[in-house]
Amino acid sequence: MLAFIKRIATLTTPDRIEWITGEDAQRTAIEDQLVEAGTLVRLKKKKDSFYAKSDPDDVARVEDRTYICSETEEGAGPLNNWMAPAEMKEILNGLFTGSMKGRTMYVIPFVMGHIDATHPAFGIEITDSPYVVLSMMIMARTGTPVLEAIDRNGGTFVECVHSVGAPLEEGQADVAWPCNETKYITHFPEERSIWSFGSGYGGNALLGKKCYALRIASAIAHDEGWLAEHMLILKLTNPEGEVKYIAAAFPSACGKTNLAMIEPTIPGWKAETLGDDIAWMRFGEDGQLYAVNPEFGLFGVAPGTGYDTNPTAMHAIEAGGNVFTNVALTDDGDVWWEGMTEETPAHLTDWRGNDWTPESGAKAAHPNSRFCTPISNVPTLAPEWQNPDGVPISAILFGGRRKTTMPLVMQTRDWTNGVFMGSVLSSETTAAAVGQVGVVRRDPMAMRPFIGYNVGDYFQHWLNIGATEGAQLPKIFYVNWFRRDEEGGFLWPGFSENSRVLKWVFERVAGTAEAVENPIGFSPAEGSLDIDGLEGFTPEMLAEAISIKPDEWATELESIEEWYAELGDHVPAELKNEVAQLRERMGL
Ligand code: GTP
Ligand code: SPV
Ligand code: MN
Repeated sequence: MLAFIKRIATLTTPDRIEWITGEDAQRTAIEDQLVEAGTLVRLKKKKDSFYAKSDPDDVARVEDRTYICSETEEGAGPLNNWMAPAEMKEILNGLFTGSMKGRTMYVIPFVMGHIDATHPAFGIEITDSPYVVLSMMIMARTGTPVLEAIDRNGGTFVECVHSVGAPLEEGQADVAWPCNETKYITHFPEERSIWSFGSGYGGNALLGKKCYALRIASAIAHDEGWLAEHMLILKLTNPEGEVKYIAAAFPSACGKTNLAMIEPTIPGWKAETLGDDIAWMRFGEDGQLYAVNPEFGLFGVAPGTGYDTNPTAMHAIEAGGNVFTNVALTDDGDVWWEGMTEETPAHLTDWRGNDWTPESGAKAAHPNSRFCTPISNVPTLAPEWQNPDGVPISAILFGGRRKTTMPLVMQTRDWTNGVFMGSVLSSETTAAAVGQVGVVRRDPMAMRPFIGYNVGDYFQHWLNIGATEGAQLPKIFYVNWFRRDEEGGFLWPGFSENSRVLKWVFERVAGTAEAVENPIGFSPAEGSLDIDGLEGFTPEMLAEAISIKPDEWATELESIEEWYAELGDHVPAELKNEVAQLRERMGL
């Protein structure tokens, strides 16, 4: 560890090095320093909470600057940017040379998942961003207890190196959000290391999250026979007190945090939260897949989060200890974003720092603005969250943001067919990544930007998981909260009403809900999806929301075939066969 730290310090030449111990005094000192520097504003109206606005060009993940530097290009596959490790290292060596000059280099020992897990997943993030330090303290278990655990466990950890890439010359004044126009988010899956340059934002810079817990972990999981997935985990209890655990994979900004914190609208049903973004699933001795949430905090989409849509998140935020990024500021020292309250404040400071009124026209909060909040704040947190072995998963939901074609809910035919449906998951793009918003793209298992190796091999890995001897597999479902009517309105009220879909899923797994077969899979039989008490929502409206339309599916099938062709020869034959069978069932 010391050799690693020395090597990075020699390369990046910081003014000083600080170990993150996690003590309160250290945290307070970092907060004060960030307030002094103008990076953070201390919020008068939220306990122990801060507001940051980033550089306007550093607001989201940068997928076109993200690389999987596996030994071979084939190893990275058709969906990842690739560069040979040696070539990338040469570039990185150039960029990181002296990149921390005039700054403090922080050393953050962290663990993804439980510190007492059978296989604790340690990392050391080296960063020159105190904002990243503060965020990592919320998002992961960090500090001296982790350092001691690394020592106890033989000293292995994933090397994570991060620099905002903004060295300071002697006497040069700093800016509030240092970053660099040039950005590289790079992963070396064989070496299990991560190098990130130029961005201070979320998934680009908090290296325990997407870089480690998904990209590197998915490569490890492939080698070791488990799954590292972009999934929420929730606990559902029916009125009889029976419990089922559900995991759901939706692409970025497609509803994981909201579903993870759902407040059911059906009497007697209870939902509790285990995770809102990432799930690691391993087989237990009973053959079931057990999921843990490797994170320690939430990095949630702010816009659309309000007392009417996600009251649980609002209560979590009220408990304090938050870092908000790129939301709007109220005149009395609080935060605001579109969708938080019914009434819009008359005056705000927007995410760019400008005066804002409802007449301004532009959004006050950036569409990818975020709240960063300790998960322990979540009032619906399930006690099992403390269990390093995780919870047994009964159902996996795949879903995306589609205006047409995809039904509100359907059950897939079996594991292989479920893997097929996951592999063709599609969604309209969101503001969570830089680029055009609202274009339909395939996002397999909601992992398109996060698979640390060849996507075809990843599909095969899912099939292998299904073929594991003695496996008691979860049932796989497909959902779509975002289907629209001809006027462009949502066909389904969504949010807390999604509990009705969860109830159907629960009862399908329990064997008590009816379904009807169609060429795609199994849809809710009439009366089996509970819309009791859902004001103004008729059985006809439900029928429309769950409908499978042959003409839409004919178009979809063609696009699925194009997608598989695009992915090349690593796509398993078993999945190509699913396409052929679907074509046959559809009579096309
Ligand atoms: P990442 O953190 O980027 O991975 O996103 P996420 O999958 O956790 O998405 P999140 O729950 O934060 O929701 C993203 C956006 O979708 C928010 O603006 C929500 O208000 C909106 N949303 C979530 N659930 C629903 C729903 O059921 N219906 C509708 N119409 N919108 C929803
Ligand atoms: C996502 O984009 O899926 C997120 C936010 O959860 S980030 O941490 O930036 O990846
Ligand atoms: Mn996410």
